This record gives sequence, structure tokens and C-alpha cells, in this order.
Amino acid sequence: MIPTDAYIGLGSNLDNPEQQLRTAVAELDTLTGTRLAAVSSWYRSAPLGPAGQPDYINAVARIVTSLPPLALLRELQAVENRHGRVRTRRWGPRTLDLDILLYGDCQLSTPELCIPHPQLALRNFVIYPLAELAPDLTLPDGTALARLLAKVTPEGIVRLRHGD
Ligand code: ROI
Repeated sequence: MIPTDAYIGLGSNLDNPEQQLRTAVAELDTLTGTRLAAVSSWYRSAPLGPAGQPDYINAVARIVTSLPPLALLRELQAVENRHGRVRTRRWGPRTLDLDILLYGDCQLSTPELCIPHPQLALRNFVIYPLAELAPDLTLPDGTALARLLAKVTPEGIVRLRHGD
């Protein structure tokens, strides 16, 4: 496989979310045939989904990977599992969520994996950190990230200083 730039969304709202993200980022650099290329700031964001759960910490990382999309998904799920991720109720709180947001210009829609991430355009906690890393990015369907950025509002999200 030719190495491909991929963007991974990270999110956590349980068990010391900052620490979860710190270790997860380090683990991305250890995946087979993969290196970490860049990490966004961290954002504190109000939960989307059921209320009554803690705020999330969100970030986006760019990796360069030789893993094909499904193999990458498996490795990310293994990292989630090592972080004690328990899949309980839909949209419930989680120790670590790792989503493949983009994988080069790949467009994929299977029951298990959709790329780009179907909710990408709607989530300010994805769009802001992604725009930090790749302001000039164009999505596989030709949409400029800048256009998506212009449509979301910063409601419910705060960019944290690096290391917060
Ligand atoms: N809400 C926020 N703010 N951040 C997330 O990463 C996140 N992830 C989810 C749901 C439960 C949809 N809500 C979220 O999976």
C-alpha cells in the first residue's frame, strides 16, 4: 500500500479524558506501518447526544499509514479496547473514541465503515480541529473544508491551551 494521509478524530469523556487522548495519540504512532504526522489543539465540547454525561475532550490527528482502511479500523478498535472502551448505550459516554474521518481521497460506504465519517460536516468538535491541521483541505466529494467551517458555530466548544 502507498502511504496515505488519514485524519483520526479522538474523543473521550470518562476516566481522565486528557490522559486518554495523550496516550491514544502516542499509540497512533506505534500502529503497524503508521506514523503520527500532526495533532490539533484539544477542545472541550458539550456532549452531543444524551445529556447528563460529562463534557468531551476532542482532537484530530493526522497520520500517514500503509494500512488499508479496514485494517486501520481494526487497529483503532484495539486501541479503544485497551483504553477500557465498553460499548453500552448508543451515544453514551466513552473512555476513548477513535474515528477515521478521512483516508486520502477514499470514499467508502459499508455497514462497518463509512469514509468520510458521515457526521463530519455537522460536528463542530471535528471541523475546528481538522481545520487547524488542514485549512486548505478538500473533501473527496469536492467540498472545501473552509465551506464547512463557515457553516458551523463554536457553540458548546472551547479550544484549550496546548497541554491543558
Ligand atoms: N459529543 C461530543 N461533544 N464529542 C464527542 O466526541 C462525541 N462523541 C460521540 C457522541 C456520543 C455522539 N457525542 C459526542 O460519539
